Amino acid sequence: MIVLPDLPYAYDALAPAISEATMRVHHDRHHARYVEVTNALLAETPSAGGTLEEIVTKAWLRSARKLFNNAAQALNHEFFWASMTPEPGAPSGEFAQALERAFDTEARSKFIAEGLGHFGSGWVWLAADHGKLTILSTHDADTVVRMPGMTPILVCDIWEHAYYLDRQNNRGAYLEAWWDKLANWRFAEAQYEASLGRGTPWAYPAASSVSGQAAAASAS
Ligand code: MN3
Repeated sequence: MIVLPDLPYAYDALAPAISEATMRVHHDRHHARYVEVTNALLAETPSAGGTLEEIVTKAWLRSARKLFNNAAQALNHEFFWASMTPEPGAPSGEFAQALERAFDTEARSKFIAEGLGHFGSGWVWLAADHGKLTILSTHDADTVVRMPGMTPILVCDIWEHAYYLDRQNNRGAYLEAWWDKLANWRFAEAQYEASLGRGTPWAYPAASSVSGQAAAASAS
């Protein structure tokens, strides 16, 4: 059983980069639906259970496509909410140096180009691959969480439902606003530290750690 945690900020906190209307549909309908379908599939196959990270990796390895797609989408969305903040700041310290080492001054342009060049639905990631920062995109529900040696640092959702209400087909404007106004650099730094073995990486919230409406709804 996995839960749908509440957003870590108000629905309108990311406006105007992402509108309240988009956040409501995206969290309360899209993310919620992935959680609902994942739980329905887990009820049929209890041996597929565990933490959501374990569910995703096991489903990938045994090619359980429907479970993988829904579980990975639930995971990717929660990581996406954590990847954004109304108070983004800027990369600093050792992490800023690692960004520069990996991309010189081109991290922003590479990330945006990766998102623009990605055909169809998916996700653009900043990730640590065995300690080295890298930018990549994945198709549909695919996730770096299932890739050995990879730690996700930040992710941007490039499914059309993430930006279509606000920007129609202008994915480039969405990616630029995302990087410039929303990317959560304090979170990225913590994930980078964790990729080096210092501290614990982000994990999908367990049912017991979530309170309030979301937990109540998913328990019913
Ligand atoms: Mn989405």
